[in-house]
Amino acid sequence: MPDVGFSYRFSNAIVRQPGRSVARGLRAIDRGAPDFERFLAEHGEYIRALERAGLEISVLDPLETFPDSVFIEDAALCVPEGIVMLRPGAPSRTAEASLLAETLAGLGYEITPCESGGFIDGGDILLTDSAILVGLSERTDLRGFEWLEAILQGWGYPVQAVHTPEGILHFKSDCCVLDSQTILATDRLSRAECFAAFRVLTVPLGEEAAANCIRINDTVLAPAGYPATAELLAREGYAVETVAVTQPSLLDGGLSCMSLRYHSLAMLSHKATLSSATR
Ligand code: CIR
Repeated sequence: MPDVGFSYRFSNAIVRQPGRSVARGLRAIDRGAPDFERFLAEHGEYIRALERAGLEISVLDPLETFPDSVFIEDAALCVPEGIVMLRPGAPSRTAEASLLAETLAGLGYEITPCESGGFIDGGDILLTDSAILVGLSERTDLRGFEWLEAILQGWGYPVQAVHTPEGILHFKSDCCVLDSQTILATDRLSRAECFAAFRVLTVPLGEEAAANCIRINDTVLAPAGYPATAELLAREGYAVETVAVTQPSLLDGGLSCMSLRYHSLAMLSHKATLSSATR
């Protein structure tokens, strides 16, 4: 595994602008279509919060043919070895990944193509400092998991398949990393006992959507509107900044799924290690 803090120390993020088609994005329950202008404004605030947390942001153009493509995290996984392309499990999203791969390769990123006939969404992959947990879900199947597992194990990562309780879209809808030892999770997920090796802070009942935070360097970005969770995090000593996600949440999206985060130095030093090992 890379160094302590690998799961939350980042220097860069890649985001994709929402297109007007975002109004037609997938949703488990229809609570109305998101408003494009409001979505764009919240997305802009999200980018500014990532910048304040220390990230340099690359903004990709909207993809109108893919209403959910603003949720870029589902199509790729960033690790120091490079960017692994995934295969989103929703039929309307599967082809998103190949377009993203072309764009990222064109920008000079090291890409590992997806060669699985199965499905795997980035929203189901939790990077921690000690292991990579992958939630099997409605979007991630065993075939997709086994393909990713082989790649990541080849790079030396311990990988563990875990169960995503029914009714939860993605594993990470209900949890996030707060530091090397600590996970924030909903009560329903922490009861699934997949976090035995961690200290778990449980999101107060009624604030389940607040489990989808992102720790970035010294800041924890939390969705706005969940005061008990913000208070819990502050009490535990985390520097919390809240970001409104009213429009993404109409499409079951949250903070983690709107960016691909990585550390450019980790990628570079990893390449240096590889090249000196092959010299
Ligand atoms: C979808 O159903 O695919 C999108 N409407 C939401 C994806 C959210 N992604 C995530 O939580 N990783």
